[in-house]
Amino acid sequence: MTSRLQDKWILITGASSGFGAAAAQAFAATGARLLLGARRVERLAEVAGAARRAGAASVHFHFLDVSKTSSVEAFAAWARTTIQAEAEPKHLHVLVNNAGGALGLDPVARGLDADWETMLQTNVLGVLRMTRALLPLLPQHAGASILNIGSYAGHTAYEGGSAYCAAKAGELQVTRVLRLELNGTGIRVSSIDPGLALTEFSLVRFKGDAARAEAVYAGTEPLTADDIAEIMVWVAGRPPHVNIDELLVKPTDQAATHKVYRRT
Ligand code: NDP
Ligand code: 8X3
Repeated sequence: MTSRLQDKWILITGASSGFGAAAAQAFAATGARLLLGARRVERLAEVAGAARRAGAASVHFHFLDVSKTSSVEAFAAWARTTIQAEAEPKHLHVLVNNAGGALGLDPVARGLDADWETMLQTNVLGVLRMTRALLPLLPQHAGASILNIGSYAGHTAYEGGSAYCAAKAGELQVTRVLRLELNGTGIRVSSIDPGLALTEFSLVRFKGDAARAEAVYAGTEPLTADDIAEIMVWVAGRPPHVNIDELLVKPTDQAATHKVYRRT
């Protein structure tokens, strides 16, 4: 059976690692066409090569910094030109707003402005900027999707998580606002909100401290990037009249932020 996503254009931000890189492979396997963005272009080249081997109909990548309006606008212009240069369909089918992450786990009393600003810039303003810039490429009819990657942290507070929890709660509200604003256009808007998942997330959060990052996952079985990528493809591949609004996905070992089962 032909996938609903065959030959469709899928744009993924933060495609250089973790969920975004895994999503590139998962969408590639459906025969979709891919537009990939992130700051580490050399990593994007590797992801693109793997996606071509996995069956993508077409793969293109370009530098993207979602924290800068000028970069987002340059990326959107590149995306438009790239889509126009190929055969039908000449529009975007799925926008995956995945780029983001956390910086630090400091209590508010010791928080750093630079970390807070980066988290809000990428996880909230990045989603707003990307959506504003790419909406003109999404068709105003049934079947198109915006998939925003939120977090369990947007649903629950934890110590040290202030700006990240605020940012992901912000992402969830942006998703809800977009669903209202786009009602009637046929464009679906979803938030996929994972819990503990093994990617480069903790390495980035702890600024390269590998031992501290590994300790987050010690003795427990986290989600994998492939788990979330599979869900993205499933959400985007539902029939046009079905919208998966919000999906909270946690590892079985994670009953709550502070209740994670660890094998000794
Ligand atoms: P990774 O660190 O593996 O991936 C993060 C991706 O975001 C990278 O591709 C990175 O690319 C990109 N990125 C970060 N900042 C920017 C920026 N300013 N502009 C463009 N791209 C950027 O972590 P994950 O895959 O886990 O994270 C993906 C998303 O999932 C994030 O939004 C994160 O908050 C969220 N999440 C993660 C969870 C987890 O436990 N892993 C759980 C819940 C949500 P580059 O550095 O090359 O620009
Ligand atoms: C990442 C999940 O719970 O570590 O978004 O904040 S958590």
